Amino acid sequence: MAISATRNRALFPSSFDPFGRPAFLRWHSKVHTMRVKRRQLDSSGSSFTLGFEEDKAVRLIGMLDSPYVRRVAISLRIQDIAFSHESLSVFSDFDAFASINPVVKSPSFVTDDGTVLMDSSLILEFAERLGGLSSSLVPKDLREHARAQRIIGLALAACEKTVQIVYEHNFRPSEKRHGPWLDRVQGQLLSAYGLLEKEVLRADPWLFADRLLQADITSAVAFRFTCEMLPHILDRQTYPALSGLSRRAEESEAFRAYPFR
Ligand SMILES: N[C@@H](CCC(=O)N[C@@H](CS)C(=O)NCC(=O)O)C(=O)O
Repeated sequence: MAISATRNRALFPSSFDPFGRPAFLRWHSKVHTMRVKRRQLDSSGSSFTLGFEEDKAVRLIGMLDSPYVRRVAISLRIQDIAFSHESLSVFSDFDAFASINPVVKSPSFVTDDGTVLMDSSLILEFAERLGGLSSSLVPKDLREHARAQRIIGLALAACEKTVQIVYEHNFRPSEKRHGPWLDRVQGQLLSAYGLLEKEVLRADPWLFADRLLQADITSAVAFRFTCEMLPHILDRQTYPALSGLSRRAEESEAFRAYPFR
């Protein structure tokens, strides 16, 4: 199994539990146990090792050329959630991937108690709870939250349409390709980026806060992905706001830690 990167950094800086409850209400999950152990080590004043958490760290499976994997890796990094990253391909490492998740969906994510999750948005929903309120990547205000969800939805639609075009070209024999279908998907892709560009015009430098939140991360990851995969379809110059957001995001520590490759 190829392990491209392993990170274990400070876990759970929050004074809230994964469900946003105050620390003293933590008692249910393994996550709770991990937090308490860490807290005891901290408060004893001794220099602790990360050994306990290393054993329990969550695992992210999938390659960084997938925008879904990349958005999860970058988000976990920004949220300061320790995880190990196993860079397995759903194609060339099919069997190894299947041994972790027989559905072979990338990203897959294994919680500290061995529960296997899939789908980046569901994994990120879990990470929101794991990281606690202080590291949340979601705007608190309801209307801003709705706008963030719209932005993320547009970016994810763009990723999906990009993947469809790539798969159509890479996996379907050329004589079986259906032009009208490809035209439809390309139209949807460009609509998504046209609408996303309008939303991102408001970014200064980020969309909702003075730091990267999920809407920034997913927009920037999506744009980079399509630019890399379909340069003949997506012209960077046509999307100056997205280009700017992408450039700023790619310069950030978390994006550099998990580069597109
Ligand atoms: N909605 C999913 C999409 C994930 C997805 O389509 N991943 C691709 C890799 S980029 C995959 O697993 N492809 C293999 C397959 O579907 O068989 C998510 O957000 O995670």
